[in-house]
Amino acid sequence: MKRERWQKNFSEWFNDILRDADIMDTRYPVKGLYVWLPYGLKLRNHVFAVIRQLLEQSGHQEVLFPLLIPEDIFRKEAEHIRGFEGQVYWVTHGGLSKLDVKLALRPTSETSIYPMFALWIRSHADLPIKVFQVVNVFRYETKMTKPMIRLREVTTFKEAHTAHATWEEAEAQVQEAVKVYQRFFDELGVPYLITKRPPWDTFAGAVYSLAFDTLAPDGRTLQIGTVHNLGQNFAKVYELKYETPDGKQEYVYQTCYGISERVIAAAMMVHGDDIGLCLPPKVAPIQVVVVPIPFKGKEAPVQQIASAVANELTTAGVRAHLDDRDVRPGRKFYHWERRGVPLRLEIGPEDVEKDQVTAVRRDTGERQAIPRNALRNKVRELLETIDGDLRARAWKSFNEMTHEASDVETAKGLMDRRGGIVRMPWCGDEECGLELEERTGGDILGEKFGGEQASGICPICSKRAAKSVYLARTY
Ligand code: P5A
Ligand code: ZN
Repeated sequence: MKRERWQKNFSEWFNDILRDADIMDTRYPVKGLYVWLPYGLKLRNHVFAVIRQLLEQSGHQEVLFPLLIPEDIFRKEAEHIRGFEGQVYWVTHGGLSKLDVKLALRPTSETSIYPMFALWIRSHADLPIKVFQVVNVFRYETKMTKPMIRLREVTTFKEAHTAHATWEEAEAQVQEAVKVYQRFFDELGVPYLITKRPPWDTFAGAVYSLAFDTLAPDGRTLQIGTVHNLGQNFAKVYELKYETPDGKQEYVYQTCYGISERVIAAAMMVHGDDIGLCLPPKVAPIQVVVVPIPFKGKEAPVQQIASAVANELTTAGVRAHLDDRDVRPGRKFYHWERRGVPLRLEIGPEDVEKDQVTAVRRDTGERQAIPRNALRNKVRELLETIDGDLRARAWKSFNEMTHEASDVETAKGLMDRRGGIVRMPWCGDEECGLELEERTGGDILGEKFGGEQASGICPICSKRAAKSVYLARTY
């Protein structure tokens, strides 16, 4: 597959595909807000069905909280408000009257959910609580806004919130959350690096933050999810107490973790090419498109079989679409290729004669004949193969874009020339970290989640390196 424009002009590629593939209309007259189009919305719903299922399977319950948060409640956790203050939209009026208490449009829902947790939690028997919601949140982002990636209205914010009796249980929950997200990104075939963020990049109000980063085609990283251990920080200000079995009052321990439609952008870009999208079969709105190729005098049987093939697949639970528009087949091919449909089935006179269909893979362009009586099994098998191959290929390029460096110049050079992620030794001191960021022009993603053997010396202070640190130019 050709990937010149995809790589060199990634932003343009992305914006064009949003329009051409009917994903989004980006002309809405408010900055940072966009319109989901039918095909894009279907894609979004399939992607979020995957995470919903994974969360439900691991004991999370879906809830739905209000959008508005009273100012006094919102301001209670000092770090949290310091982190979000500059990003909050405020509702100040109801009709013509000024509100007594301003209302924040949630930028995230800790301060909306936890006061209610305080009402729900009485004793240790009420714990753990594991809930999630999929909602819109508003953030007045000041960096350049970008459809799906940096929004002012995040339309699809999946946030999970938990409360536990002990620190150990909260730690175990962090591990579970990481596993859920790993499975989710694996389903999408989106590669990732999991790091523990440095203190200066920790979520406002958290004890520590973990983040998943993937790579855009231009070599910049994109944070596609975070998991936070909140300790008792919020519990103490929102009075989240429970009675222990021996009658004492204790504060709960909490975690939260979130993803947004940014993961859809990630899936679109890691698998795409110059032709357009190449969607993972699991989330593709249309998995198989059936295109009749009629020849003079043979129109009827071709149309008939094409329609039977599409019906057979639909009945078997495959998302199949028959494209019987009065348009040249070549145009149809391009139309569906650009929209990322993983598999095309062509039915021409020769196929009719031989009682077969011709399958063409979107990812490789490979053609093969499938006997009509093996249709269902073979299509399923091909979709599985495409799914696995997409994932493997994405991981391969991701790994190829992860480099090693032991000094500032090499690290900077790698990021300048090739982009990607650079691993290097670091003493662990904040001062050295910040200087490393400044001199390489990269951002510290953090140290690898789960720990990693360190070697070498810190390129800033020459002390023995306590850890390896990952750096990248980031979105
Ligand atoms: C975790 C869920 C939180 O807000 N509170 C509840 C925690 N974490 S976060 O890192 O700030 O956001 C989680 C993920 O949401 C995506 N995201 C965005 N996507 C699009 N536009 C935005 N403006 C935006 N802000 C955050 C990121 O993927 C982030 O990791
Ligand atoms: Zn150092």
